[in-house]
Amino acid sequence: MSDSTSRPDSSFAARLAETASSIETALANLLDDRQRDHEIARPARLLAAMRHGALGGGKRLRPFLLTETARLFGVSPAEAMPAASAIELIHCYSLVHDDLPSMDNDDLRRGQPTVHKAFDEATAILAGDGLLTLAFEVLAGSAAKAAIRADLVLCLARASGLAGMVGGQMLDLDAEGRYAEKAVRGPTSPGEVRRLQAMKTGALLAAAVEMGAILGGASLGQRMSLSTFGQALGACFQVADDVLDVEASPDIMGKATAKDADANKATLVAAIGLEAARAERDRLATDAISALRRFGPEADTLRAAARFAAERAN
Ligand code: GRG
Repeated sequence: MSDSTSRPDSSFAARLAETASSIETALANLLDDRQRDHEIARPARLLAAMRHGALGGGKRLRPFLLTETARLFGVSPAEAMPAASAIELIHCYSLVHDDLPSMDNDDLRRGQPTVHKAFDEATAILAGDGLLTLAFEVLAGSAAKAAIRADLVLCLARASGLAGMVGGQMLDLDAEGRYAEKAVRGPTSPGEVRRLQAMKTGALLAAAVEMGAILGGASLGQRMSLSTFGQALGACFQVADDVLDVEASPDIMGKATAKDADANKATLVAAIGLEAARAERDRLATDAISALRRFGPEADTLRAAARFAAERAN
């Protein structure tokens, strides 16, 4: 994975850290205990659970992708912040719900007890719901022009819902054999795994890039190239996750690993084997970088993000 036009990855790491710090501040402000004018009350337990699910951890990769894509078009990180916060809130909600006993039943997330462990299951469900709805409140209330706001809301809703992340999660549960024995429904084919992963994980990562393009007023051609980039990066990120589940330690991941095979998960490693999955991950990173051909060195940070998606350790 090398690209002759790329800057050293230290600039990527610095930009990622910068975004992570700004997002932490923005989310902490949104979730502080100050009651807003339009609100009757901020229930303390719910607010604490939402803060637990959203603050103090995470790579903040989706806000980073959004901010860096918007930056290509001269949009400042400050202008991109409401949309970047919204997509991270959606991501955090999905993790809170994904960890629930009825879903993945995880005790640890980002090195901390999961929300249902730190609080209780009903509170965790409501905290996820609260983060999801806050995302759209933030996006709809942002200062962007009305047409851009509407486009952003549409993009985020599509990526998050029925034919995006939520739909992908449903296909994932089905592929585990929860609703029909694997023996009856048959093994999940590589094509089915790729489709469910494109929905479950890829759609939101691709939406981060697309929302940056919307904020920047990208042309149709630019938007198509960026969409190809986002989809390849999203797929690469998920295959890397499948590989890490086999290869990484829980300490580094901040969550349990080696769970996929035991849980009968439909992963690309299970479908095509570890070596082929590694090769697909690297090919997807190369495809993502190739999709940025029309952009100059200003897109180097996005190129580095594609390499990071493939090479990440957690
Ligand atoms: C429950 C509606 C609902 C959806 C869940 C996102 C998701 C769908 C499930 C997560 C399952 C999972 C671990 C997928 C692997 C890829 C992934 C999304 C990893 C977590 O994202 P990171 O690595 O997390 O960006 P951090 O903690 O860095 O924010």
